[in-house]
Amino acid sequence: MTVATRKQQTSTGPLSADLLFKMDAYWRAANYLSVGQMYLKDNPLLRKPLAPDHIKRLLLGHWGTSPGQNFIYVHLNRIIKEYDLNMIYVAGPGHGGPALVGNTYLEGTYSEIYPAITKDEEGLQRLFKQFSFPGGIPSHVSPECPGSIHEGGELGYSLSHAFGAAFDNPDLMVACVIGDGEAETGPLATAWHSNKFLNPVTDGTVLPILHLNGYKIANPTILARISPEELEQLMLGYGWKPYFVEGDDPQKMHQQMAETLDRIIGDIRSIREAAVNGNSERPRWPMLILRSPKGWTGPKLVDGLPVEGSFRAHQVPLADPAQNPEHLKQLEAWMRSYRPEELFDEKGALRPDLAELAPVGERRMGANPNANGGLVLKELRMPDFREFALELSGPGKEKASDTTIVGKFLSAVIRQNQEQRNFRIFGPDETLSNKLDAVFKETNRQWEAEELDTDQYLARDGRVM
Ligand SMILES: Cc1ncc(C[n+]2csc(CCOP(=O)(O)OP(=O)(O)O)c2C)c(N)n1
Repeated sequence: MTVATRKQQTSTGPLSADLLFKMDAYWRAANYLSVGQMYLKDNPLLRKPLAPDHIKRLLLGHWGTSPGQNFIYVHLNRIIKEYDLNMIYVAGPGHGGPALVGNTYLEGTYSEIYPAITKDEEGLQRLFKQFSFPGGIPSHVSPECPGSIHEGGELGYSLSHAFGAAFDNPDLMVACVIGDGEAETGPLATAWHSNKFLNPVTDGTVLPILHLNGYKIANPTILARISPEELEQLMLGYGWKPYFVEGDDPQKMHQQMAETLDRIIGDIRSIREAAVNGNSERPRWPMLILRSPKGWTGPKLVDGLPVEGSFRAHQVPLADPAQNPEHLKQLEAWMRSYRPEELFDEKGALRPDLAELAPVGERRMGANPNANGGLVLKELRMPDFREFALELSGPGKEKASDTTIVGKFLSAVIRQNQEQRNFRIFGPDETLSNKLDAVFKETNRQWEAEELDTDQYLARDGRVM
């Protein structure tokens, strides 16, 4: 990390030249770890020339989404520190396991939970080898990944899960990365409307980050191939205020991203402040649209075909480095392009001046108690179900409805947990038709959109959705 390299970098934006350099280095470290996890079982710091023996036999993983998610993670780390945010990360493209595993390793959470994965060369070797390997960890953002409340695999639920985490959690901010492929699924396409159910006083914040890297597995995505105006109108129509960050020059992108996130935090703070001061208008929450190349910083051409910025970057860009000497050479050049010797010290630990970019303690997204199973669970207060039992005088003597009784029971559950706000009823508009109407003696349907006099049981703050 020489002063000369630092000075070469342009800096027009909120990041000082020094911070820009360090954030970019942290991003390079995360990208290096993503590639290492996919390919290597040995020689993690490339201290020897790369040889076929260092490569895993069976290659599995998703590179395409990883550099974009690494970029997002390092920038979220900055705003968490800058604004002391209580933030968790939901990875819609949860097939990008290498990004989340790598980032939680860099911030230190991973080694705390899995002490064998130490912060040195040996730990790095284990981190790389265990990924998508027999006896190791899955290639997706699985439950054992620190800070993960959203299993990757079946696309479509990230935004619903993000809202679920934010409800009744007013201090929490949920950053939700949504793949542009994932955005084509039915569940995701309708989840944009969740902003009509979020109360800015009693609920937390969801920050959707639509990752427009242009492709799904082997095809372009729709949202990447409509005009920016059309996309903006679509998001405006869903009630969001979209901000765009677009490009492929890392230096410019870092500045743009930092500037945009600062503005977004400003908007969120204004919305919450206005709501606390009694403004009851439905807010237009900000969201971010990040357009970056799929497989950003990866190989540009493989076997004569374009990879970076194309659908070919989705999974493993170099299919066969253990057998194909040209692929091996390319893999080594790719990994060395991140300059690992500048990122990790003699021992193999992330250099201290980079490590200090991560938030500390429970502010780290991998260590946030809201995203680590059970740490903030509050037991439901339950009524005695026997009190709701129907007295039967004989076979066929009573006429009763089971759901009416369940409704009374649920109404008692709502009453007893009203204060601790840890119980809600979700349903496809069948609360009344399924005879659960007793619940409306205790609560209403939460609804932040327009209300008419003819409506029933709607309120800004209710337990039924
Ligand atoms: C419901 C569902 N449909 C299809 C797939 C298969 N699939 C896995 S990854 C992927 C592409 C995802 O694209 P995107 O969300 O944009 O992620 P990225 O391009 O960043 O990898 C698809 C279609 C899936 N996992 N789940």
